[in-house]
Amino acid sequence: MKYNRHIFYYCLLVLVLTFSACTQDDSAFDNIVSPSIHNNIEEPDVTFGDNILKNGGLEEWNILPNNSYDYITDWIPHNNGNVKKNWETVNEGKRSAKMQSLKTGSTARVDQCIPVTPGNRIRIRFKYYVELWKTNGARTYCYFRTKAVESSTIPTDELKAFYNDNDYCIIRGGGYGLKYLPINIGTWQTFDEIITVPPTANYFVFGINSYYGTIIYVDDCYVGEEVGS
Ligand SMILES: [Ca+2]
Repeated sequence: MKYNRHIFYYCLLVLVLTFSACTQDDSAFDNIVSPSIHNNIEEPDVTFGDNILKNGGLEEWNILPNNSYDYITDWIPHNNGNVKKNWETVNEGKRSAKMQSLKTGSTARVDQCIPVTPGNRIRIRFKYYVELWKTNGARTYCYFRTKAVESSTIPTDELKAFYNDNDYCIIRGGGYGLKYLPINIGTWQTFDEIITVPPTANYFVFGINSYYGTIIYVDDCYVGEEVGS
């Protein structure tokens, strides 16, 4: 009898520990990643300035030298052919970016590194249209750096100590952000968030990733810093 009771308590302990391990890291994400976008823009005392992103409307495009890949002018060029100039599914202006990874393990990526002021709040906003959604879908891929170079990305533990759970899920050290964008096939959606620049950050990388099998269009990207507060 005593032996059976020990087994029971042991099993109970294993169950509790297993449950804790599974839920601890992702609990904040589970709250955020819901059918609607988490908006934290209800701050009437704050106004935001001009777009820090260059070519945020994705209107201007170039072709990389020595090959035929399109890339977005002033954005970080990627030569895997996964991002293309588009005229048909557009939210503003005449062009958008079509993001479609062409093979497994290859990511469609739009990103730009911009200077920001430590301690200021920034507003991050863009429009996206999901044509096809598979497996890992698409996500924000935004992060902060102390310098412009990639090696200066601010680590996860520092950001986790600085932010509450909601904000930490928007911006994650190493460059993650939301696990995936809220999905609504065939309609333009708006991602719109406000976040404080960490005291050690001087650069922000605004980015969106789309993974193999998924097709999304991105347009009207904006990052602005608070003014007059
Ligand atoms: Ca546009």
